[in-house]
Amino acid sequence: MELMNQKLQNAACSLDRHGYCCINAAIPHTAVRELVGLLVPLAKRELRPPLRIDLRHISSPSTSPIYQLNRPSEINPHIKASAAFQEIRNMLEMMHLSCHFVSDALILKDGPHAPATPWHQDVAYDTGPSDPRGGLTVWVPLDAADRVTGGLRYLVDSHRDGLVRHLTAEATKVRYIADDTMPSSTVHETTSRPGDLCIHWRTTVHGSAEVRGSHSRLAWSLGFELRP
Ligand SMILES: O=C(O)CCC(=O)C(=O)O
Repeated sequence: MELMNQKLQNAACSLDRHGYCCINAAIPHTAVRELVGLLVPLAKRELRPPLRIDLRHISSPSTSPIYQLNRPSEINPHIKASAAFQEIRNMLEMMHLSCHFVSDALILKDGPHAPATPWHQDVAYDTGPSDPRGGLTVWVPLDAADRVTGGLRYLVDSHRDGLVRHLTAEATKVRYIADDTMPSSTVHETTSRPGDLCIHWRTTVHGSAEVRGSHSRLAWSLGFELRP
């Protein structure tokens, strides 16, 4: 318990300072297993092929698309009752982040060679007035994710400068920051595995690495709005 408190304090500091944090072994094994049991069958059933996000025209040439399923927790209400979901909420509270859950998505990168998720801010997808920090995203890997298997990558300190200009890919409505308007800062490539969490402000510029082998990488992304 002490160790977890310390981890969460460090995570809150990193989030405040750099715009993101990663917490390893944040969710206990039993809760991860329950989550995998809920999300993997849903991904298998729903993801191929209806919500195919073809990024091939804005990313490096690749042979596989990325698939996204919006609002899985509305399709299966057990997801919100899961121990992992409760753990995530408790952790946000312990980090003194007063917020409420808004929506979620399942993202599958299916190798070989699924493209990089382009640099973007989640706030570019939000509508309506929001906190200047733009709320929070909690990203939950359900497979190991690193620079070869589609790990999340962050532009350090990028939450400070507000909304950057985004372009929209016509066919898919995917929003992305073009190379020539990309803010300059250090890139941090994360390495994570099931049980870990990455948390970022919705103003933090981020993307994810391409999949270089024939792996598939599933992640669950949860959006939270800050309470005034
Ligand atoms: O999983 C990915 O490739 C990207 C996830 C992402 O951008 C997000 O959850 O905000």
